Amino acid sequence: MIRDVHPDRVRRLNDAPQRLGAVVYWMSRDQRMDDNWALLFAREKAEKAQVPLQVVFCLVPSFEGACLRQYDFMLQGLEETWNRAQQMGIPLDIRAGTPEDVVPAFVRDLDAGCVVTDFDPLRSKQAWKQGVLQALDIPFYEVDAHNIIPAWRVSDKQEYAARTIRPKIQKLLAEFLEPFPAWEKLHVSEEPNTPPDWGVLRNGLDVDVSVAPVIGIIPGYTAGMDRMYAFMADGLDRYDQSSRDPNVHGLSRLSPWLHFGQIAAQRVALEAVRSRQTEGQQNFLEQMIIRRELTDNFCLHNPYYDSIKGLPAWGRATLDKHRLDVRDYVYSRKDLEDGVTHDPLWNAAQGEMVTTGTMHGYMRMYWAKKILEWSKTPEDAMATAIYLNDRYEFDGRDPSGYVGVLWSMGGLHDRPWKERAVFGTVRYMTAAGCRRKFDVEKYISDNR
Ligand code: FO1
Repeated sequence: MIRDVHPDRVRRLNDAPQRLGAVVYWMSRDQRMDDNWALLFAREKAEKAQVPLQVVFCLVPSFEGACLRQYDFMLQGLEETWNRAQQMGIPLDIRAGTPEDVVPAFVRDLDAGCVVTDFDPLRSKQAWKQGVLQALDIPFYEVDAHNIIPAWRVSDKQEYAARTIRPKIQKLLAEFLEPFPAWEKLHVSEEPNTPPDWGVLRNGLDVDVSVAPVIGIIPGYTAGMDRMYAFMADGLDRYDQSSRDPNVHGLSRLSPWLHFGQIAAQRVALEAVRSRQTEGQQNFLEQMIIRRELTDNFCLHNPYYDSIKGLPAWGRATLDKHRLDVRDYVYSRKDLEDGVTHDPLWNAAQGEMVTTGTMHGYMRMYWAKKILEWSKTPEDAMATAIYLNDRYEFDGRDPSGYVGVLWSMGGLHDRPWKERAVFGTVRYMTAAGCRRKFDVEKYISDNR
């Protein structure tokens, strides 16, 4: 008998009476069968009621500018998840359509007794969830399967910075950074369902195929876990050095698998905590736990998470004050997308993103700050950075991406620095500053 999921990881979204019938887990953000608190909670409900457990994933034809690159990664990951579900005796249906249509129909077909879904602070998921909630007359639960500490438990408001959320998280780690229970088969399970027709599902997509999949980045739970173990064995120790040097490939580079929920951040944190105590390990845990959960906190509590309006007052005020400053260079979105600016370092970062679907964390800051410097207005700059990030990065459309852009352009979670043109008191970065930190020529030649 596995222990119950920590009740604080679960939020009940309505007070409809429980009916006898299958438990449905509507999988969305956390697209894995292992290390998944939402699935474990759904299992708990099914076991207690002695009813079957069924999982459904709603495949939407397009999602906020995602291209073939991101959908291919996601669908290959879902194929592995489907196979894993079969192994576990849990039917997983991949259904084309929007959740507001698919989930209520699925629930009716099964005459289900309750629905569980995973937590996601972004407005598209919130809208889906509201749509499904309106259509259900059975209990509907939301489980935070993405964060170690449930976002609603960490804080009930938007936190100001890492230094304000850190003590709140650290106080709760002992309670929530717990190992995942091993999976135990359910007493009542369904006969395995037939595999989805992946070809039909792919043909139903409405995505820009010009942003192609990236060779060498292997999707799926297994590849994500392999990447994680490889990083723990060789990378974690020098993480602090590599976080300042894009030439040192020591970063975890786990963001594609984390974004699609193909692996669990909690699993990564548990492995990192077990590793040798080093400077790199501490820095990595700061990124993996504190900084990442700060991004969900921001998107949960600030509806303007992808806009200048989401910035702290001092950031908005300083950008306004310098709105009319002369820009030494102004580039169109196309120029930036094509990486044809006067700055070879910036062009190399853009090239890395277009070619590999990822960009080193340090370069992401430089990349976004220069877009602010070379755009007509802060609004143009932010829209361009989010557009390019969502179009080319594997981990676009993610709280960490939005926070990264707002930190870089408007000082979100940061503090005022020495005032200068265009940036005002938003922290400034220069190519010269990069040269002092790492071999810029090497980065440029590697990403030409
Ligand atoms: N979530 C879904 O439930 N269904 C989808 O078809 C879907 C497509 C998709 C494509 C690109 C992408 O970056 C995310 C996508 N998501 C989809 C959302 C994802 O599950 C996360 O919830 C969000 O990215 C927010 O974290």
